[in-house]
Amino acid sequence: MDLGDEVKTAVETGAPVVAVESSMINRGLPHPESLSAVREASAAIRGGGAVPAVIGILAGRIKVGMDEREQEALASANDVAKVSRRDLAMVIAEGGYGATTVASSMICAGLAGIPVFVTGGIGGVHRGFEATMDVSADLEELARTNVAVVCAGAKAILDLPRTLEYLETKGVPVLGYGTDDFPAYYAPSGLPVDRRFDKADAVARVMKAKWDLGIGGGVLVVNELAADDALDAATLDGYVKEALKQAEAEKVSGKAITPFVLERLNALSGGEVMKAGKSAVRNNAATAAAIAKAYAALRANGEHP
Ligand code: PSU
Ligand code: MN
Repeated sequence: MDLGDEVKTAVETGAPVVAVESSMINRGLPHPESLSAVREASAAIRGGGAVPAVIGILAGRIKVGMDEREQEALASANDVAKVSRRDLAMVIAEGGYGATTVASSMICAGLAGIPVFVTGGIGGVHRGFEATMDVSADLEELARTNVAVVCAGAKAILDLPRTLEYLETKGVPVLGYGTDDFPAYYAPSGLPVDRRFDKADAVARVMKAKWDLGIGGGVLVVNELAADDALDAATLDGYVKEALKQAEAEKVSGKAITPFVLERLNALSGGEVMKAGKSAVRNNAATAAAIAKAYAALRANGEHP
């Protein structure tokens, strides 16, 4: 694993850092919007007083803190694998290129000593999981790796009530940042979070208390939806149903299903979904920076929560 110079110094000195996933670059959004989403997230992290650490796999090495040239290379390379926990060892052994999901980004952030990570939305329990057993490795990672994940909830392509049940079973606290509602990325879901917090310091105290107690695993922070990110829930539901129908008709399954359905959603909404998604990632990044700052301050003071 290699750390970018700026990230390395920040980690060593206990300065706030926010890890950023690269699935957004290669899978989540079409090129070149994907690159600008990561650039904007990085700018929002800097604006919030933290150092961005974009994570990806380049020629068989994990890079934590990819620079713009490396991000560009990952966006334009052929044969970039979608890398989750399962895929990490294989892509590294082969010397390949990989875009990291929430699960594998959490692993790399944890290895690099970065406790805060930002993304758009997490994977979860898929609709129809009773038949397919399709549950994202993101949930299992949240159960075991000590990293706080800041996101806009999970997309309505998933079974959200069961996703929350799974998180409860695995002991992952779901914190609403300025919201009582677990957001479905572009629209409120109507499902409650475990607890609402309005200040970054309060979130940092939950992280510290959990880890000081030796309760391993992540903390999920879902960010309040900005009014201009929200799409009409009924319209969105129509797109989701249509996208899932197309996935079924084309017999898409396994790791391909999430990228396929996200791409269909973008196309069906004429780009609306992408616009809202980019804005959500920016907002999540600003929140993540505030939390990273608060957590770094708590740690520096050696304060008991
Ligand atoms: N949800 C989104 N956008 C994304 C993803 C999920 O709204 O880009 C990506 C993330 O990288 C997430 C991954 O970790 O998909 C989950 O894939 P799977 O369901 O195959 O675990
Ligand atoms: Mn899956």
